[in-house]
Amino acid sequence: MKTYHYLLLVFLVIGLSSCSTSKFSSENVGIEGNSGTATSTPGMMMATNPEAAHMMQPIGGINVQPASDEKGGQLLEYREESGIKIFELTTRAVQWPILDNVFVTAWTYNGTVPGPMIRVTEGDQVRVIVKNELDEPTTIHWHGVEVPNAMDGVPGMTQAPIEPGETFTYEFIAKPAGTFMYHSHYEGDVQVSAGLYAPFIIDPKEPANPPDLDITLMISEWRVQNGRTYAAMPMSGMEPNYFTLNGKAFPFTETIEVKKGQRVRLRFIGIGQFIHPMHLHGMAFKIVATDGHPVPETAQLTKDTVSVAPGERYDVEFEATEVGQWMLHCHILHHTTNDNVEPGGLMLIINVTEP
Ligand SMILES: [Cu+2]
Repeated sequence: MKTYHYLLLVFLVIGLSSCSTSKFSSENVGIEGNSGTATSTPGMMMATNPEAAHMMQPIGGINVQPASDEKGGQLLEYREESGIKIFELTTRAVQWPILDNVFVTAWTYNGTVPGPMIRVTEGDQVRVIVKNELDEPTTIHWHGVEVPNAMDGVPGMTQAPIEPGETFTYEFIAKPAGTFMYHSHYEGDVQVSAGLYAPFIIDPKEPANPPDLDITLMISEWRVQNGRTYAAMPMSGMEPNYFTLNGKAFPFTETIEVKKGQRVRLRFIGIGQFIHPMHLHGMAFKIVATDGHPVPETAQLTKDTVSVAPGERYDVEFEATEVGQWMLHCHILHHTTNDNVEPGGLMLIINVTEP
């Protein structure tokens, strides 16, 4: 009986010690007793995982040129052949100004952040020819658009990655109507944060009640350290220190000029990796569409703050009833700073003037 207990104890000790060395020591830095190390964090784990090390590298590229355009999200021209609307996109790295004196190295569609807006009408046949001029493979996902599975842009699942120098053609019918976007689906944690995103708007065939002003705002984040750009993400050591609306941080964000009495639609698109409760001063708005889909009038909430999570879209509308300079800003107030200095980041002015 005594021998049996002794053997059991020996097995237990061997079992526990091998468990702690093979499983815990490599993954949970600092968990083992008296080493004095701080609690483990994702960032600390990353350093021990060579496969994930690329996430921590600065966004780079060969021969990165200054951006030739200052403004992102501008309407993309198309040509029409046999009733098909044909758009052309090229992915490339540029130096992109998020402020007058702060540049990021961005991976872009056609050289801007956001990339150019594709705007079509419900039912249009759309062809998008994508040339990859990055040093990395990429794909495009049409976020929220009801595309055939083979056009969904998931690498290794619905298509092979578009290798550097290669071209790939996407083709689908634009449906349903609403606010959508397109973005990279290849190593999205890096490529989307680096700027590979753009608005995709599908107008209804017969717009029911078009607003006087129709503004699309893509919300994202950046990490800039010692002049280098990193993919911002919710991971220790990788948190953002700049925040942008359509690729610009306040006071470089575009002022929205409105005449008193006009009805304004704001299409918020969350393409960053953080939640942003967007708040409008002075006037309430109605949420008229969520993720591109219209909200029935009886179900429309009247609010002055709407939280936009990653991947979400909210179309809100308000009437400019009061003259003045009204702020629109994120209410996580660290997000209204530039490198920790206020004011900055996710703010813009809605300037309402007499007609
Ligand atoms: Cu925010």
